[in-house]
Amino acid sequence: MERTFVMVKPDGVQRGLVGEVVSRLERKGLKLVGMKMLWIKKELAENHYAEHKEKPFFSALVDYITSGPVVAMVVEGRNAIKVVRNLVGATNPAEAAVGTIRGDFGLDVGRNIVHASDSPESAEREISLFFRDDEILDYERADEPWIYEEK
Ligand code: IDP
Ligand code: MG
Repeated sequence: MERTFVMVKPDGVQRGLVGEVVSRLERKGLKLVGMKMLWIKKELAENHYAEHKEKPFFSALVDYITSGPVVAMVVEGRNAIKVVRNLVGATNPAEAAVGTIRGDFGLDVGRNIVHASDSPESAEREISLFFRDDEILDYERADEPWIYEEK
């Protein structure tokens, strides 16, 4: 099993898409093991997006992600990192495939609704930026035998 970090960004919260995003993850069979609402401060935003520090859109990105509350999640499942990236879709919603979250709900790369970790290394880094160990819960979902043929 793999864990990944997923976040409904401020535009997703403001547009009432929290339930839609969570619902898509749940219906896929992925398990929510951590969840919180928070308002990201500048320092955390700069740290979270450190890899983009030199990009021309960096300061706009920090402004965007700190512009309102977000919903942060830890999501668990087999190949969760790749599976969630596929559910989220391409970075630019205008080009994201129909059926993905970004493809179905967005038009602008600067307002793309949701974040998801892109590798095991970034998943580990991002989970630990947003969650303490005791905020991540270990439990069985009742439908697991109907989602996975083998444990
Ligand atoms: P990702 O979210 O699909 O992993 P990244 O390339 O890691 O995409 O970029 C992080 C975030 O920065 C994007 O989700 C988007 O909000 C923003 N971003 C990326 N490229 C651009 C751009 O060209 N203009 C404005 N914002 C961008
Ligand atoms: Mg990224």
